[in-house]
Amino acid sequence: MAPILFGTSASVPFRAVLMCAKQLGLNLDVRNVDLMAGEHKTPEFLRKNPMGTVPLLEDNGFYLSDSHAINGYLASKYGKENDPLYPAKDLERKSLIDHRLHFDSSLLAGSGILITKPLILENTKPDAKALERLNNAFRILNSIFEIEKSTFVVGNSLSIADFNIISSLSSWKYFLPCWEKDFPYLKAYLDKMAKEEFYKENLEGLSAFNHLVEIKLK
Ligand SMILES: N[C@@H](CCC(=O)N[C@@H](CS)C(=O)NCC(=O)O)C(=O)O
Repeated sequence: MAPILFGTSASVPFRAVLMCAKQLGLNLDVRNVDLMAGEHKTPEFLRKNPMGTVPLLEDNGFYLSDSHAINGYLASKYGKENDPLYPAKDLERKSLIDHRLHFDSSLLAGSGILITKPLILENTKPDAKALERLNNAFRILNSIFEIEKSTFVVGNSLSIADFNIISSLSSWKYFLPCWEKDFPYLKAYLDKMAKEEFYKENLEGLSAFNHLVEIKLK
């Protein structure tokens, strides 16, 4: 039975999981959760995920929330052994991948969600402080690419951290109109990633996200 993924395509972390599954060649049984209708706060959903967030994975009775944790699980369970995507035996590479996942969770997506959750679910527009926090996360990531001269977020091969970083950058750049000029390494990275086959999984949800943000900012 294919693992079930609960979520909605406009969700940034949900799309990170879609891209990861595509790269792994894994079929997911995707079930829509309507956040606007509060379907993630029903007692039934909260029993599966007390955090009340999407994405949520169900795999043979095992439940796991948080896109970063989900992608680690999927790559470990369904990926090839010692694939550079998330290599169990290459401690340094795996630790750097974990670092970028935590960077996304705490700083990049962390700042982005603090903008979009109040905007989309509570109609509260972002303030200067929230935008500065997001800009700072972009700045740090740009300098990582600049210092390391790497093609991907860790070295020169694709890892599960790329999926989170790609969905985050492609979505939250909306709020930073000068990002292409300010962060040229991020622009080059995202342009390159957009040509990859797995990136197609990002497209429909990204346009839903942009549309939703545009409406809410009016
Ligand atoms: N760190 C989590 C963030 C999950 C998250 O906050 N998801 C949002 C949608 S993008 C959500 O479910 N928000 C509903 C809420 O917080 O009420 C992840 O990477 O999965």
